[in-house]
Amino acid sequence: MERTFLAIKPDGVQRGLVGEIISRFEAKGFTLVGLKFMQVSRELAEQHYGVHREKPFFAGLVEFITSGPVVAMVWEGDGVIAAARKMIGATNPLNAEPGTIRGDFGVDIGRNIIHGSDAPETATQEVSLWFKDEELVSWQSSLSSWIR
Ligand code: RTP
Ligand code: MG
Repeated sequence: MERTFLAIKPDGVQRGLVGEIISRFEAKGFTLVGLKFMQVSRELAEQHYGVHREKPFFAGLVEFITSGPVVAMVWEGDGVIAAARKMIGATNPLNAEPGTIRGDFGVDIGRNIIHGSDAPETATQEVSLWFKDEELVSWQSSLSSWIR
């Protein structure tokens, strides 16, 4: 089953959006398989955003992501990688559609509330960068087969 890595960034935590954001993915029908509240080290931040190392915003991005606790999550479901990116919205919250997380809650490209893996390869890399195998729990809801 497909998995993606999502992280509620320090601004999302500080603004009290953790419950709202988790609710959206639960209500959509995806399954939470990993969750931790953590302070990100500089080393982890630099690895996670390594693809942006040469960009002018890299130092500020690492500074921001290490500035306070984040909620690191792994979500599972058919098509979850692309669907989560849609639910998150465009990188610049001012361009993100209303109804998306960034569109509904953000105004600043450097404070855009949540991260989501952008493709199957990055999802696999990011899940294993942030979580040990034993921190992930496979389970199935016994309530209903209408969503999964
Ligand atoms: P993320 O990786 O955090 O989910 O965001 P994303 O895929 O939508 O955007 P990406 O291109 O991967 O950029 C990573 C983060 O860098 C910051 N950024 N700032 N000032 C700028 O022009 C600029 N461009 C990107 C954003 O905070 C973005 O989330
Ligand atoms: Mg990205």
